[in-house]
Amino acid sequence: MSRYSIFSLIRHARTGHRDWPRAWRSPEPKPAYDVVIVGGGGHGLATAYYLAKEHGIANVAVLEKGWLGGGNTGRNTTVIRSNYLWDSSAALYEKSLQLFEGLSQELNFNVMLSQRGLVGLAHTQHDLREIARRVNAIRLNGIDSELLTPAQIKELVPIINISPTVRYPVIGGSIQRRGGVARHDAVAWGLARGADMRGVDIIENCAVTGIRREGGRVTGLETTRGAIATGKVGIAVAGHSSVLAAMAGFRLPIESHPLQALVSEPIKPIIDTVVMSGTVHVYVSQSDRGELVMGAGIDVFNSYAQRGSLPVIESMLAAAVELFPIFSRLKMMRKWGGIVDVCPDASPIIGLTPVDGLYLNCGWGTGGFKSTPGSGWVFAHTIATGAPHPLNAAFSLERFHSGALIDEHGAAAVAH
Ligand code: FAD
Ligand code: PYC
Repeated sequence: MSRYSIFSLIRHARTGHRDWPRAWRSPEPKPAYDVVIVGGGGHGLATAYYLAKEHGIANVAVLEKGWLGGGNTGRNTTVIRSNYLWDSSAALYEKSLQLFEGLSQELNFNVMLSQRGLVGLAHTQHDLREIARRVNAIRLNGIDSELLTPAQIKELVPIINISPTVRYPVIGGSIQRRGGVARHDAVAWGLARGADMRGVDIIENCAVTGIRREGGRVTGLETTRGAIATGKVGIAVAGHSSVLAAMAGFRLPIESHPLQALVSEPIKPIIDTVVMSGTVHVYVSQSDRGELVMGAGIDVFNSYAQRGSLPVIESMLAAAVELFPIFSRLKMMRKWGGIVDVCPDASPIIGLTPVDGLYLNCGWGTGGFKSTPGSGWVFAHTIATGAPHPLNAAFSLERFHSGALIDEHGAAAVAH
């Protein structure tokens, strides 16, 4: 750890920051590993980190076809919260939020967690009832959540328009005060550095092209950098989960959709909470640089193209300007898209697959950044022990046969 102490910061400042060591090594792939994780996003990196830290399994490779965090981890809008409806979801997302609360300390890497509060808006009686039901369920699970009146929302978010005569009147809402944002790149980089320090090989520019099996068991992977033998593989490739499952000979109930986000020019601080409206498909927070970070619901078509269509952004901005009239004079600077892995019940799949030794972590849809550490924590347990942890037992692939679905469309908030 001493490489990253305050003294090294001062030393590097004195030399013009030209001789920083790499935060993680760039090793050649070895011919064999105990465990290989496919996907160098936050979930794959967190899994490798906790495999090494919690289970003492460090002969692990993380294979990433591009660069670390170049998928949804580096494209998301960084909202974190644990305000989900069902007990199993509440427990999993709350575990993740608690891990987030200690993550900078644990990794000795500032993930810039800002628990500025997460406000959800209701525009119809149906919204309000759904939000009230969820606030009660969340509180019964011992997680913080409060109902808000329009006047309380106005007090928290002075720039919001609460006129009753607009197209989408704000008739109430909720707040999770421990919700907020964290810096997405920092989460990936901190986990990568933590895993690397414990001996994990992080291998970028290495795409998995085939999954070797014998007698129903995984035996290795084919990659663009050669074959790798292993008895355990964890897949965490978000929007490409169906592609990897096809390589292993089974199908997933996943649809891959573009999800777009955009940022404005930087301005002075005008909003110090996160505001989300599932009904009008808009959410906004202000970044440390002053940009307004906004996003929409998914584009309804399926795609792997990492970009979406203009009409979705146009209708989202129309609603945003009505809710926040002050935005009408802002210039939007950039927009981008990621491919999200959507399950029919808007809940993830974390567990075993029909192939022995092959484990799956996917289906986080529009909302998996908040679960990065929790997901890695339970997935590492599942891979290390060969059985799910109680926190992810309900999130099995098998639930699509048994019918024990976990419908979180309301809590997902971002339409999908
Ligand atoms: P990724 O970060 O996508 O990592 C998967 C990696 O697998 C990629 O880097 C990819 O290159 C790699 N890969 C794919 N195929 C292969 C292969 N064959 N071989 C090797 N590597 C491969 N969630 C929230 O909680 N809050 C938000 O505010 C939020 N906002 C979002 C906004 C947008 C615009 C988007 C797109 C998503 C948002 N999400 C949000 C969702 C969140 O980003 C994802 O659920 C989460 O980042 C998924 O992490 P991951 O590690 O599973 O996937
Ligand atoms: O899941 O909280 C979320 C979220 C916010 C923006 C996109 N997803």
